[in-house]
Amino acid sequence: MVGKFPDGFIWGVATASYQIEGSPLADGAGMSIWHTFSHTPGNIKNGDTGDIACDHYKRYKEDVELMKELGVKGYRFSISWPRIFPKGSGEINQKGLDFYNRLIDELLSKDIIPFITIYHWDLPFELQLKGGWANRDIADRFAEYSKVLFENFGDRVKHWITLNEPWVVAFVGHLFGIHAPGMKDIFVTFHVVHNLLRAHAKAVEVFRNTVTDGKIGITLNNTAVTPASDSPEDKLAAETMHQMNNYPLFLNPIFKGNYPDRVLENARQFLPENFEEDLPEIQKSIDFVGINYYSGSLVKYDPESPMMKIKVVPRDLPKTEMGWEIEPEGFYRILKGVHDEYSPKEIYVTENGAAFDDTVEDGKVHDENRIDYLRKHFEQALRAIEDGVRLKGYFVWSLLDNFEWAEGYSKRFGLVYVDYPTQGRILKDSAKWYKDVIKNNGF
Ligand code: IFM
Repeated sequence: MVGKFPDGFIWGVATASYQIEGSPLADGAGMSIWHTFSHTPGNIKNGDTGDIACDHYKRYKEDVELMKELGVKGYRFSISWPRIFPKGSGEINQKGLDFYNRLIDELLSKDIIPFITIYHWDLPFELQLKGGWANRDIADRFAEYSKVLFENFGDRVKHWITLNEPWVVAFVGHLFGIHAPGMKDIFVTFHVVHNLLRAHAKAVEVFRNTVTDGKIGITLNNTAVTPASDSPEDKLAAETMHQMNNYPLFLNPIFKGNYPDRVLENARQFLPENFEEDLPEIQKSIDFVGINYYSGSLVKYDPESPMMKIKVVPRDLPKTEMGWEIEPEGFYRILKGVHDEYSPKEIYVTENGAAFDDTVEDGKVHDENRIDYLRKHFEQALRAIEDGVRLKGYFVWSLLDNFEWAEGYSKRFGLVYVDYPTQGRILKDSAKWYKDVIKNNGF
């Protein structure tokens, strides 16, 4: 045993609706932008779609049983907006609510605390037709949708996350064109950033009037950024990337009511006209910050690179199957950075984990590499706690191998191996190891 976590620490696992559920159009659900995007030839590796995924929509009981077997204390999952509002707004689909009611009750019956993510990327297609996140009205649609969730589940669910990784929604979906809706426009991207923040704030406001005994926060993706040298140019490049890609882009408006200086310097012209007028409404107290962390990057100033004049320099570090550099120490810097700069009441690690090229041998998956990855990250989380960070829980990504967006099923992040043709589940060695960590509240 190297480290013990504080009593009451919530060890959990995380998933997202489109990545595991399958049956995307069942029981009256509408299409999401991930349904249309993945069904458009050329967008996803091997032409994969979320049509079946892990078949969790039908096998949720079995999957909750797996969680029970692991002893997890918390489960972070997301709601599919078009299951609740097939057309994005207007008429509610009761059968969609029923599915999540069954899931929540199943979790509670096994003493697993549900953490709901309201939006993990499956926007109703009907809303995309009206401009999606680029349309200012989306903030009100999101607030209406959130209200229905709070009213229907808020009696039993006390932990809520408005948005998962809004940076990815904005940039990967609207600038790089890799995720739905597959756009490449820098102006749209920053309008989307701004509208995501407005939507988040409106949902928080509704929450305060609806669920009086719960907690609400937002989940942000982060890459630990290190300057390639001590030169002022490289340091500024690293700081620019940090502010543009990591928690400051969203936490500055939420906690301080303004965009960070490097963002304004580089992107003010892309934000909506009079964006400043919305900032007072966006600055709203939240109960916790959710941190997702996977890897780090070395960054240098590069006058040839467009816009931010930044280049990522590959390092000779171990990598995961995603090609992401493994840098556990960077995780500490991210956690400590959030704590020092914004002092949130609580922080949760809402995602951390790794894809590796898992193989089944005699019905077993010996994923030592994943155990090593997790152990090193747990150590850094504990170090952060010892240094005063109010970290209250940790959700490993992911319970199951699943649909890894543009990578389809080619990347396996699960603690549990999914044999897609049979939908069989196999606990990887990392799952058995994690079970012990949870039991001992440490490693
Ligand atoms: O699978 C994704 C998840 O949906 C969001 N965070 C990163 C994970 C791994 O890429």
